[in-house]
Amino acid sequence: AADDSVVTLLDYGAGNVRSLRNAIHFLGCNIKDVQTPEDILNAKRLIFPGVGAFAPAMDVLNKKGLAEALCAYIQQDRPFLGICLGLQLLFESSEENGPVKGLGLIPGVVGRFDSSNGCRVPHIGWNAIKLTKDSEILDDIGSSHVYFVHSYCAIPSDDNKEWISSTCNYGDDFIASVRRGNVHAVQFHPEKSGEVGLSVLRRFLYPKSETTKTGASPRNATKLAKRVIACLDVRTNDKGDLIVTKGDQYDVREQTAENEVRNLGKPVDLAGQYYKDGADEVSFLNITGFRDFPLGDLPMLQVLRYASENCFVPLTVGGGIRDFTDGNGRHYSSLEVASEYFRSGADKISIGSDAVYAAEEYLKTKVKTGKSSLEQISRVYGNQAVVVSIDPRRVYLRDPNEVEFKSIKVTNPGPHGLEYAWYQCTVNGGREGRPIGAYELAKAVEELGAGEILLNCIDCDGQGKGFDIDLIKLISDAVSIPVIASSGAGAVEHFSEVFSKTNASAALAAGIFHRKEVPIQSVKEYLLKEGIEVRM
Ligand code: 1PR
Repeated sequence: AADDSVVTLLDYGAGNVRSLRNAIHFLGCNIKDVQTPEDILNAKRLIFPGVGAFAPAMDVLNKKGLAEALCAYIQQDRPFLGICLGLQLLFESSEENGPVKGLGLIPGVVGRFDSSNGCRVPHIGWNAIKLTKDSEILDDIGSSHVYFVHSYCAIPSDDNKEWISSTCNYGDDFIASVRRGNVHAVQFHPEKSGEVGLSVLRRFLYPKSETTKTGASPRNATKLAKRVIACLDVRTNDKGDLIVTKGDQYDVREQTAENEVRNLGKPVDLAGQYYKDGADEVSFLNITGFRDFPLGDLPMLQVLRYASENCFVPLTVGGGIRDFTDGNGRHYSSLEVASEYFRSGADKISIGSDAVYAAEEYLKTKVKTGKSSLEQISRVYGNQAVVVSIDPRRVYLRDPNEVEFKSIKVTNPGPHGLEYAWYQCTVNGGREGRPIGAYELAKAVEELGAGEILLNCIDCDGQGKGFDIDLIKLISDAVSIPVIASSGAGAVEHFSEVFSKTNASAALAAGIFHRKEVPIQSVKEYLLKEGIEVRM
């Protein structure tokens, strides 16, 4: 039986496969990595998690002779599970930087989502799927949501319909999973889809085992769910311990004689707790990353490694992603920093200060150099893996034409009845204001390759009075990538307000969750009651 617990993994080293490894271990299996084509041919059970872009993945498979072995293995109807790009590569070709030829086992093309029909691209988040035939590994899913993150998808057609086991709708219908005999592939990420995702993996790993149906009965596919994200601002305190802290308008020190850094708990414990409580995602922000180089700050990498062992939802990490030269003159590129974060279990990285400099430069020169951290990381890992974190501060104006930046009439006038404001971007944890507005920054970083925006607001941070609706509306209407609303949540009503009044795709909160004022589950129940789709 020992042999039955070994699953062969085809990891060609292009991104975060740590979470999948963790999920496989969590379910009691051991992993054998594919080194040669023979390893594929000798596998009892093979999992192929595609990561990165279509063309480089095909290149690696062809160069190492793995493509041929994969085709043979699948044609022999042996147990196979493809994930995400691991589904797409089975098709004839992809339009991603192409056309590029795929493995050609399933008729059809992989195309890009059309953002002109009002859907934000990348498709990031939780959707329910519609089962179209018995799919065995999906038997527990029912109406549960599963996690997707992709800009390209395989399109259903008459030629491939016998393969399709479920579809999902995001503007148009696309293929959520395929199945023929023992061959399965899913577009979503079971290793990031919480309990339901683990049950998909379990059914693949232990096909004969009796599993209980956990999901509710199937229903038609629904809309993309709004996400609720828990955020951990992490730094070392004055004693040198890594802690979760929380600021008031970014000031994280207690108003006491000692003036110590506010301590709200341990990062790994809290992340595990929020996963259990139903967070759709967990973000870690290394808030002193602008001065402490993250690769010198190994505890943060350690936090990610441990957190990803027990959190089977997406993890984002930010802070200190930039080029860096250490005291010995050794140069580290931002790409190396990001790669280390991905290897340690991050699904997305988030760039703050460095994205502001890149956007300023781009707006000045109108030239995309391809050299900024944002451009480099999104080229290698895909834009769905790159978040830009914006830290704006409201600046009131008497006259909207006083500044060259986009200004708006605010709902609540500021001091002296000033009715207009612009949102000035800052760097270094809010310490320095820059000559660029949040609106200009958001549009520029979208063009430079950001896949999502984390929109904070220094004025609202830690105040518990609600999100800055004016700001979130302004930015979520300006871009077609998803926007995460952040800063100011103090009650369940604030979440429904931000989702009903703006086009935000997700809402993030920190203080209310850390202080246990409002459980994540209550937020979700309230949203559901208000008719807003969420993952329960
Ligand atoms: O500039 O690339 O090194 O990234 C630094 C990252 O650290 C940025 O994402 C920046 O937002 C973050 N950061 C820096 N300083 C602070 C600070 O608080 N002193 N935290 C900080 C940002 C804001 C949110 C917070 C929400 C929700 N924290 O993440 O969690 O405002 O809070 P609330 O629900 O309690 O209101 P780089």
